[in-house]
Amino acid sequence: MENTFQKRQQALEQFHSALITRKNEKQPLGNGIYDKYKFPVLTHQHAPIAWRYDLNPETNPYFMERIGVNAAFNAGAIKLNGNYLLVVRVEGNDRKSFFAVAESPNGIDNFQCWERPITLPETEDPDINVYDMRVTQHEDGWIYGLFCTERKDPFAPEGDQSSATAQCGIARTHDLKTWERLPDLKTTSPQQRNVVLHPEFVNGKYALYTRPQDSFIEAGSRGGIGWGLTDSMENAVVNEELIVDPKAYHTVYEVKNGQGPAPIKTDKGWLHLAHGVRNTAAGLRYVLYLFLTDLQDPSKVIAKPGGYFIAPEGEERVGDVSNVVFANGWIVDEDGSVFIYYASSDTRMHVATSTVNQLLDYVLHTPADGLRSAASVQQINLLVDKNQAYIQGKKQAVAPELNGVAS
Ligand code: M1P
Repeated sequence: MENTFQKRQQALEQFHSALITRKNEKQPLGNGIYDKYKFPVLTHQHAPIAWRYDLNPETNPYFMERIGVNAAFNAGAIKLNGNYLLVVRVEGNDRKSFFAVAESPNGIDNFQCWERPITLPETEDPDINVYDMRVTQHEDGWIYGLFCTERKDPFAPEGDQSSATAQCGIARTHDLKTWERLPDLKTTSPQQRNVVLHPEFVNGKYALYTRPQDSFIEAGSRGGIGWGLTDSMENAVVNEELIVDPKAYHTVYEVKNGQGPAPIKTDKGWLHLAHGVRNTAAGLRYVLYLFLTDLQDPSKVIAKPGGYFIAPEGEERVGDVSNVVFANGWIVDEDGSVFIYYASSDTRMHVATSTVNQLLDYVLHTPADGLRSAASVQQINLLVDKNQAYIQGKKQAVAPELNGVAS
C-alpha cells in the first residue's frame, strides 16, 4: 500500500511540476492584431496538489483525490509588485465556484496558485455561488473585486431547483490576500451580471458598467452594457442605468453582451473589451469584441469595429459550455504591451498578447458593423478599390510610362 501511495504521489508531483513550469509558445502567423499561445495558462490540473489530496498515507492509503477541481476560468487580472496575477474562478467537482490567485513572472506561463484559495467574507445573505470577478485598481487607493453572487430564486415554484438570482457582490483589498466584503450593489434590475467598476471617479462619483437582465439567463427586455453612478462603494446604489452599448439584431451581440474587465485609458479614449452572445442552432456562441469610449465621457461610444475580436477556435471550442470565449481580465504594461486573459468554453484560461497601439489601430480602422449583407460587400469593395489604387500608384512610381505619359 505504501508503495502505491508513493508511486502515485511521485508521478503526480512530476506531472504537476512539469505543467506549472511549462514554457508557452506564441502561435505562428496570428492576425496582426494579437497573438494567441499554444498552451492554456491555467487549467483545473494547475490546482495545487495539497488542495486535492490528503498527503498522509495512513489516512489516504490509495493516494486518492479527495476534493476534485473541475475547471479554472473567467479570471480577473492585475499586475502587483511586478507580477501578473489572475483572480481565477475555480470550480470544484461540486459545481461551486470560488476565487484563487495564480501568479506568473511574465504573464504568459509559469502561473502558480497561491497556497490557499481566497477566503471571501459573506454578507448576511450568504452567497450560494460566486464567480467572474473583475478587479479594478481604483484611484481611491483600494483594489475592488466585483463579482456575480448567485442565490436560489426565493420565488421559484416548489420543486424548481435551478431558478436563481444573480446580483453584483463587492469586496475590496490592498493585497488580494485580505478582503473586506461590502454590501451587494443595489439597482432597479431584478438580476445583474458582468458589473465592472470604472477605475476613475466621474463627476466625483464611482462609475459602474452594469448588465441589467430580466431573468437569470435571458437578458429579455433589458440587456446591453449599462452605465450608472454611485456616491459610495460602501453602500453602492445605482438608481439610473443608461445603456451605452445595446444588443443589436443580427450581430455577434444579438442575445446579450457584457463588459469584460475595467477599460484601459489611452490617449484616444477608453478601450473596452466585452463579450457578445448570439444564437445558433447549436446553442449560444460567446465571442469577444472591442470598442472605444470618450476620454471625458466614458459612457459615450466613439468607435466600434464590426464583428468579433476573438472567437473560440480549435480546442477552445470544446468544454463544459462549448463555443464560448469570455474575458474579465487584462493587464497593460508600462511599455504598452497588453495581456488579454480569456477563458474558453467555461473550462480553461488562455492569454493573447498585443499592444495598446495595435488595439487602437484595430478599433479605429476596422469598419463598423453595416448591419446588412450589402453593406459588408460594399466594405470589401471599398478595400479592393483602395488596394487597386495603391498598387497602380506604386507601379506608376516605378514605371511612369504605364500611366500613358511618355517622358
Ligand atoms: O457560460 C458562458 C457564460 O455565461 C454567463 O455570462 P452571461 O451573463 O453574459 O450570459 C456567465 O455565467 C459566465 O460565467 C459564463 O462564462
